[in-house]
Amino acid sequence: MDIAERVLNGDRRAVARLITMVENNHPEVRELMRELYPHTGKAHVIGITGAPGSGKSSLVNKMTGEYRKRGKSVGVIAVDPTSPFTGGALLGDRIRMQSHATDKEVFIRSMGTRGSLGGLSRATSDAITILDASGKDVIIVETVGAGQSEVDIVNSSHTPIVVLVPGMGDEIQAIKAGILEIGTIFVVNKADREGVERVLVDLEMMIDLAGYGEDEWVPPILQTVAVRNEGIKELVDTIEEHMKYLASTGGLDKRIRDRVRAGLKDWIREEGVHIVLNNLKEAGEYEPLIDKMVKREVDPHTAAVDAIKRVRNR
Ligand SMILES: Nc1nc2c(ncn2[C@@H]2O[C@H](COP(=O)(O)OP(=O)(O)OP(=O)(O)O)[C@@H](O)[C@H]2O)c(=O)[nH]1
Ligand SMILES: [Mg+2]
Repeated sequence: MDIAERVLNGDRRAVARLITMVENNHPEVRELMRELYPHTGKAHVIGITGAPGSGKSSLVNKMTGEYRKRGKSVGVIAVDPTSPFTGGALLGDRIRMQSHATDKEVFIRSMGTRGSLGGLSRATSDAITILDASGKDVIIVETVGAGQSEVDIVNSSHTPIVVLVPGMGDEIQAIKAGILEIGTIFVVNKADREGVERVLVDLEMMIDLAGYGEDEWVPPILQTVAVRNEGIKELVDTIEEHMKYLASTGGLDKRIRDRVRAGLKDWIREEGVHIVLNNLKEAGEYEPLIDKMVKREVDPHTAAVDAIKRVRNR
């Protein structure tokens, strides 16, 4: 059996190996992904983002437990753009998620910057495809709410969740323009701490101001204490409600189309660059063009547009 067939059979070692191949940009990856693709699209992908240390991994751990109680298999991908570690769980995640270490229906994987050879968001997207193909019912992707690629990752999930903690009232204003806009469910974790009211009020105000329409999904605000497993059942209930909402309103199809569209755009960008550059090099026009730009005879934008036109006409 080749590695793709083994993944389709739910072989955990094959899943781990293929994700490593993705991270290393292994030449066989594209062919293997092509084999898997027709078997995907079944998993419910949940994205979780929030400030460092807000309790995302603790939440994911407890959510995994809740989903297992409900008979669902779970894949977890923890994306840490600041960490060079990969090929297994980060130390902290390993500790927080070890309660599922022996469960064959749970697969946990961390991805760090080493997995960014072909772009962290693409590596993550491939990892989601692999877990989906392996038959996981639910896939949870944890990212630290920092850069655009993390926002993209969470945004491409079916159910993006933003985690906040008490004591960040002023910060809400600051990050509003970023991750708060993508939240489909807001979780105020560490609700055992002081200052919960303030975050709740700020969030409610923000949602009021956004002015959701009658038929729209208004992001619910939930409180959790991940370390004590409080509010987790309600969170999973809400996630399931959101999936039902998506499925019943056509929102699911839209999200799928958006995701597919973004994927196509990424690949056109990637492959297009190769096609144009290789063509220019083969025609012996690449270095002369660079010379012209160095001498300021042509600006980069004009050079690029002209180059694409030339390649197209050949
Ligand atoms: N008091 C309290 N502490 C919590 C709660 N949830 C998590 N913690 C603690 O907060 C710390 C960070 O938790 P993590 O789950 O690692 O947070 P994270 O958001 O995954 O962190 P990064 O992945 O490093 O960004 C740990 O020490 C947890 O035990 C909670 O509900 N209440
Ligand atoms: Mg974490």
